[in-house]
Parts: sequence; C-alpha cells; structure tokens
Amino acid sequence: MQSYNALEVEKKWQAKWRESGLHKANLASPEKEKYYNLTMFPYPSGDKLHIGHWYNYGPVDTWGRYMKMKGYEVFQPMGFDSFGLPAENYAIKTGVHPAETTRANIDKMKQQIGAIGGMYDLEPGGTGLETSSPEYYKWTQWLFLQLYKNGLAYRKEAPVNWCPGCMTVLANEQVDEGKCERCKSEVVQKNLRQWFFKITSYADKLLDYEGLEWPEKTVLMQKHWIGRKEGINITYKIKSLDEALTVFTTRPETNFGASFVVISPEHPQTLAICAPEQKAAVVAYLEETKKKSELDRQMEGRKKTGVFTGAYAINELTGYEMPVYTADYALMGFGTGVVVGVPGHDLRDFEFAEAMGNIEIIRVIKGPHGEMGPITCKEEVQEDEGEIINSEILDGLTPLQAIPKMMDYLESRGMGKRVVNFRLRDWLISRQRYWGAPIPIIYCEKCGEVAVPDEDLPVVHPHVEDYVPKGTSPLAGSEEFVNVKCPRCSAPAKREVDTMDTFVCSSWYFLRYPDAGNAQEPWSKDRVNQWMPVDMYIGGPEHACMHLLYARFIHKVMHDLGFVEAKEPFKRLVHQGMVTKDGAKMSKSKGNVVSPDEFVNKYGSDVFRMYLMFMGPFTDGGDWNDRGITGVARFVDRFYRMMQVEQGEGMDEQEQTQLRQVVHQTVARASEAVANMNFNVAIAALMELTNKALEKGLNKEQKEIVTKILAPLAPHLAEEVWAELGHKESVFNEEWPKADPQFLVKSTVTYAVQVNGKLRATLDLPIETSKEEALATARAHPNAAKFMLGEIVKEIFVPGKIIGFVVK
Ligand code: ANZ
Ligand code: ZN
Repeated sequence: MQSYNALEVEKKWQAKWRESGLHKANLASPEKEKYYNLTMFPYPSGDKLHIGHWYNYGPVDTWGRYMKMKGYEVFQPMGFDSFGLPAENYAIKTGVHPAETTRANIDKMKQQIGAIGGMYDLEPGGTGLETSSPEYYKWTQWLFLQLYKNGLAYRKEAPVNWCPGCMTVLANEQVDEGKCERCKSEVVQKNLRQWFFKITSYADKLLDYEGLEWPEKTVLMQKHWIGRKEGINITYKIKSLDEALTVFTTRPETNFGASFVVISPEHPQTLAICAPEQKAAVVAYLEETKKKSELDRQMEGRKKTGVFTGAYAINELTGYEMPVYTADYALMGFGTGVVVGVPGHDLRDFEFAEAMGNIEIIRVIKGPHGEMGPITCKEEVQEDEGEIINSEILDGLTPLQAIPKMMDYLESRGMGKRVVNFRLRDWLISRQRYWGAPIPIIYCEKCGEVAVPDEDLPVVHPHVEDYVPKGTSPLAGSEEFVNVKCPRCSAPAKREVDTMDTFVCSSWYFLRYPDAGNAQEPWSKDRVNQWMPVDMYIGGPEHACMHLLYARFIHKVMHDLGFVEAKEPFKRLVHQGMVTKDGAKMSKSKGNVVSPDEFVNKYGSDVFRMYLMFMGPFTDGGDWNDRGITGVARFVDRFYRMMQVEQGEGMDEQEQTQLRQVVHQTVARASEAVANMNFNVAIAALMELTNKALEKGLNKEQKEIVTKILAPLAPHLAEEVWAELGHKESVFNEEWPKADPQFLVKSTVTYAVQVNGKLRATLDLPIETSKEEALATARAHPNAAKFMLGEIVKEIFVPGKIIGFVVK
C-alpha cells in the first residue's frame, strides 16, 4: 500500500492549481452567482507569517472552497497593507530603507502564503495589490481629493493625541486607555494643525446596520464608540453681564435641582464671564488643564478640581443663581463645552460639589424607599429612577416621562433647543511619518490651500535617505518634493509634507481588488457593482472601531458620490478566535510562539490547517498542543489508506446499509458544521467515518462523496485522492454532496403524551431513552403536569410512540 507524501503532493497541486487558474474568478463577467470572500490583508512587517495569519487564511480558504463547491463564483483576493508603521518600523530596526525592506518582505510573504495552498490570487498585476505602490496610492490620493472637494476633508488646529514613541499624532481610535495602540507609549495632547476626515457628518448613517450579518458585540462596540446622545441645549443668562452660557444636557428633568454650572477651561467664553479678581486663578487653572489628556479628564472617580469664575448663571425655572466654575471635567469637544451641575442626581456632579465645598445639593427625585430629605453621601445620589419631586410641573412623573415634557416646556419658552450629540470625533488622518501616502495638497502664498489636480496624480512618494521619525514629517527633507509651482497661479509654492494614516489606505482596498489593474480610474463602476458588497469578511475583532468603522465611512461616502451602488461594504462579518499556547496569548516575550513553518515543513500544510481548525470552533479559537497535531497527521494517513482499500465483494446487505448510513450521516453532519464554520465538527465527523470504514472499505461512489467533504478542509489531499479515483477535473469543480435522507437514521423519536386518553403534549426524545426517563420527562412537561394534579393510578408506555397516564 502506498503511503502519503504530503510535502511532494502539496507542491505538485499548488503548481497545477496556479497553472489551471483554479483560484481565478471571472471578474469581468461572473458566470455563476458571485461570492466575494475576503480576509483582512496583512502588513508586511518583516516577521514571518505567524500562527494568527494562518488561523485566518487557512479557514478563510476553506470557506471559499466550500462556497465554490456550493456553486458560487468565488473571488478570494489577497494583497498587502504595505504603507504604515509595521513596514516602517522594521526598516528603522534594520537600517535598510523601507522601500527595499517592503519589497523584500512582500516577496517573502507571498511565498509563505503560497505554501498554505489557498485560492488566493497573488500574481503581480492581478489582485495582489500593494498599498505602497504608486498604482495604488494614486487612487488613495484621489479618494482624499474626493473628500476634500466635498467638504469632508479639512485642516484645523486642535488639541490632538501625540505619541512620543511613534513621534506622530494619532486618531482617537488609535488611543487605547491613554496609550498608543501600537507602541503602548503614554499619549499626550498637543495643539497642532492637522488634517481630518469629517466622519462625524456620517454618524447617523453609520448607526444604521440594517441588512448586515455582523457579530452583535462588534455592532454594540461601534454604536458605543459613535455614542449618539439625544439631549437639549439650555441657555442661561449670566447675572449682571451681557453674556449667556449654553449647556448640553441629556437630563433636563433634573433642572429644578441644578445648583451650579461648569465651563470648560479652554471655552472661548471662560475669560469673558470671569470676574476680574478671579482671572489669575482661572488662567492658572487653564494652564494646568492643558497638560492633561482628554482621557485623564474623563477618568471616573478621579478627584475633582475646579475654580470659581465669580459669575452666576440664572436658572429661569427657579430663579436660582448658579455659581459658574471652570473645571477640567467639562470637555471642550463634547456638547457645548458647558455642563449644568445637578449634584443630587449625578455622581460626578456630586463629587465636584463635595470638592468645592459650598455648593447646594437639591433633591428632585425621591429615594428608593421614599426618602425626601437632603442627600449627604455618594450612596444617596439617585441617578435615573424614581419619582420626581420639588419640580412643579414634573412632580409625580418618572424621569423617563419627565424628559420629553421638560424638553417641550423649555422649547416652548425659548429656553432650550433639542439637539443630538455624538461621542464620535472627526478622524485625524495626517501623520508625521515617512512611510505613507503623501497628502495631495499644495500651499501657495497667494491662493492658500490648493488641491493637486487629478491629472497630476500620483504625488509620488519621495525617496528620502533620512526617514527616521523626528516629530515633523521626513518628507520635508526632500527639497525637490517640497518646492513646487502652484497649480493655480504658478507662483512658487510648497507641498503638504504629512502623510496619510495607513487606515486610509485600507479603508477602500476591497473596492480596488475587483479591478486592481485599472490605470484609468480607481475602479470601474460596472465591475465593482457586480462584486460589491463583500459577502464574507473575516478578520480580527480588534478592528471594530478602527478599520471596520473607517471602511464603512469611506464606502458610504463613495456610495453617496455615486461611485458604488452598495450601501455597506461588508455584508457578513466573522471574527476568528485566537490561538493560545498553554492557555496564554502567544508572544515573543513569553517565548511561547508556535512557528508555523516548522510544522508545515514536517507534516504539510493540510495537516497544519486542519489541526488549527480542529482545536475548536473557528470563532472561539483554541489552544495549541504540539502533540495534538500528530493526531491529525495520523488521520491524514488513515484517510489516504482508506481510499486504497477495496470494498470486499462478500459484504452482506446489512453491512452495506450500515456503511451507507455512516457515509450519509457524515455528509449531513459535516455539511451543517461547515456551513456554520464549525470546521472542527466536520473534521471530527470524517475521523469517525475513517475509524468505521477503514477495515471494510468504501465503494467508489462513497469514496467520491467523502473526498468532496474533505476537499475544503484538506485541499491537497482531497485533490490527490480525487485524481487517483480517476478524475481529470479538479474536485473543486464538483458540487458539494447532499445527504440522501433515506440513509439517515433518525436519532430521536416523538412520543405522544396522553392524560386520561387526551393528547396533552408531544416529546422528542433520543432513541435510547429508557422507559423510566421517558415517563419522568413526560410527568414534568408543563402541558401534561397541569392535568395530573390528582393521583396517578396507571402509567402506559409504548416504546417509540405513546406515554400515557391515568389520573384520579
Ligand atoms: C445635567 C445632568 C443631570 C446630566 C444629571 C447628567 C445627569 P452622558 O451622561 O454620557 O449621557 N455633559 C454635557 N456636556 C459635557 C461636556 N462638555 N463635558 C463633560 N460632561 C458633559 O452625557 C450627557 C451628560 O454629560 C449631560 O447631561 C451633562 O450632564 C454632561 F442628573 O446634564 B448632564
Ligand atoms: Zn497660487
């Protein structure tokens, strides 16, 4: 008997598939229903393909092959997110220019991805796009200009997140608990002039997830990040001054209990309302605040600080003169930058009142036990439930009932106006780093900011020898790059030297894939409308509020500008789980990293891929075990052997039926499992089948059926076996098999439960359920139990059919 030589077989089929173009979809005119199967493309960082890549690209390919066998025209592209920090940092580390290292790393990665044997199209000029190539970033620049021309890209000076480690500004989304998402340095705030994309004007549209099959958790994370808040702006006059302050509140029903106002230190009105004798203290406080990050300022439980401005705001509802403080917990970037303080019913306000000392605390909601007296400690602060008191028109209502009533009341008297605010901020896209797409803007002394004309694109990324980050863009080091003629008036002008955040490059790559070679336009509408939206998008959950949000935004802008019909880019989204080692996340510092190459070179790619998928359900991930993989290797050998066993002539009728049942049950089980991405269950089903059928052997038809089931899970092995079964065409051009219902043995039976001869319930029970268990389950069934309150005088049991009770 022949043994299976995985390494040789895999190489052979990889070459044959490439030759036959198995992996190519007919992009111009798909013959079958299209299926766009997409994996998040990798950064070429210089590291080898790690297990996380494998855990994505292997199963994604399994899914794509399965969909191909389900009759779809599958498009499964792969490219490289090659601008940005991973590539640049690798260059800095090695001292070799990023243009060189990126090229070499992409070539290396292509080889490694090739070794997976997936249906990924990596041919140059095909879909294997690279975001750092001028053919690609020309269109990233075009995209920037589309936003710019439509008022969605703008430059402004603002307090921004600065990472001292990466020496660049960061978007809010790239700051995780005050630290840089990449290098984990503590992020500080700086006032800088930067480029933003107006993602906030899409906040409402981004909250519409209709028709998307996305993990609920990811949708919730995005919704929280966008943070829609319905509230009201209330304007208060300032006593003895010709000034008024407008606050934003979501809880206007507590306004009878408002006893102070807090204005953000950097608010333009802060100094205007400030009493002369308070000015010095207020200015000093502003200077202190500038050193703090927005995140610090929002920290819950932090000791509250603030300074009295000397001004009073008049609450028209009560005539109460509310002292106005300036405090850093009032953020300039949210609402109006002014907050009305209700210390009895908001914890933060309570803490502030305590810290300041002489602020009155007024109760306007009854306590949980009807308390109506003063609120003296944190525990008594009643946030949003209860009965409203001391509030005239609102007394007796719940906060939920009172909110709209109060809003109507304030609006009708011209004291307030309903507004919607969002937590989402505009997307900061400029970076002071070398390895990114240049922003296509020119500054002219006469004309000001001028867009580079479309016909001058791409603005070629300049070769600069000193690319190490210094805090200002290294592009400024190229005189040739910087000094240009103004496209409008031809006077000497200067180019923008900042580059774009790499998340801009990755916000539209899925639109480029179907038409990656197009030199005339970013994509042809016909082509892209045929392929968009992406039917299945698979990648890590860490991108919920970055890439996935940015991509939806850019796609929606492109939709609104008429460049693509689909409203959303990714119809279905799946996050793969994580592979751990001994229960811990793999990391270089812990020294528990599993290197795929070692195992792929020993067992072959099918075994490696299958073991990854066998460890657990795809979305859960699993724990790596060096010995576990040998079990899968054994399965591959046994499967191959089973395919060579001739089914004995002398097999009797009953044995034949049994084998047929095993095969069709495997088909049923594996089909359901693969359709739900529980690849582990499908592999287990095939293992069980092999155990049962290895000795007796399958007939040819049965061998063909199980080979098809194996195909997406172990593509090389299946293709080899398929050829050995005498086929000239690829197994991936076959249809996914259907289980024949006549060979499926039922595993449950349905009982009719009767009480005194009347049908009261039906019960599905496993075939092997005993009489005692069946009777007990029936007695407990609520529909039957309610008729059995009396004494049970007789029990009837007809196996597989009837359970009956006679009750007196
Ligand atoms: C009065 C009030 C009473 C509020 C009450 C809350 C509870 P959330 O709470 O997340 O929905 N706010 C408004 N602008 C702010 C700013 N620039 N900086 C800091 N805080 C600000 O957000 C809405 C609430 O946050 C608003 O409602 C306001 O406090 C505060 F019992 O107004 B509230
Ligand atoms: Zn000019």
